[in-house]
Amino acid sequence: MSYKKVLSVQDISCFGQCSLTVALPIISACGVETCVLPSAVLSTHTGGFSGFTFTDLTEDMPKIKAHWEKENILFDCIYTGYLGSKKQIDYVKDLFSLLVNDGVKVVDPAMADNGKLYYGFDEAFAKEMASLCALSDYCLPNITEACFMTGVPYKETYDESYVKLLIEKLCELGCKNLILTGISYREGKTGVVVYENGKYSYYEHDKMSKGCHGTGDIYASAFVGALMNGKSAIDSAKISANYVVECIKDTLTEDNHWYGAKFEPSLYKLIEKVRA
Ligand code: PXL
Repeated sequence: MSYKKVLSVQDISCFGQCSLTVALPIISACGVETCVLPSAVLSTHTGGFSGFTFTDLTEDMPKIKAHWEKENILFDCIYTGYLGSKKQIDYVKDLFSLLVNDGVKVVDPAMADNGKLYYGFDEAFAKEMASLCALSDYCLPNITEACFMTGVPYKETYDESYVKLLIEKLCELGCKNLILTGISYREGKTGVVVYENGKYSYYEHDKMSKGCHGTGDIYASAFVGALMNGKSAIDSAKISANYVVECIKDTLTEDNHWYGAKFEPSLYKLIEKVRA
């Protein structure tokens, strides 16, 4: 496998096991060079903490890009997660010119969960995010994000036709390949839908009794790590789903680890699968 170089663009939440503090170790551990462009620095993530600091780095983004351009730095993959504003989304669109010819764009529209947008986001932002997803090769929304981007009303319980409607609407927006996470058709089970080259497939696994903050970031990072190791999208989606289940199991053994998922103890299992 050739050595790959990924750029991840999202915030640094200094504490809280999400965004870049998850992407950098996971993708690196998969044997892939991982470069970062932090869009902001926060003392913690915004999910459950109050009084967090927020230093916006939006205006650094084009300067960093300009320097990399001068240095002829190119990437095999650009993976974006949590972004804070329309302007950041526009800058990310510009960054895609730093991809090699067959470079891969992976967009996780990390902005909502459980039927609600994260703190600070509104519907206009969701539409902007949809325009970034339209440029992606792989877009990884959960149901809530898919609903906000398409305008389809959010449902807690649904069947395959609802998910297929979301896929159809996301494709109408311009999305190509989709990995829909947290798709649960029956009690006690959840899974991922992979829609690639017009083909729908579903990988189902056990649903944990509780979810954890940041698992979307862990999932997307593992997906990028697997994909960059030459795994197919379906295999990458399955490997990442199994890894997230392990992370949640490791986290649920402790009552007060509420702010994130323990992704480190099972990292070796991910690497075994990704490098196999
Ligand atoms: O996990 C997504 C995420 C990333 N970054 C920040 C967040 C969140 C989710 O709440 O607040 C700053």
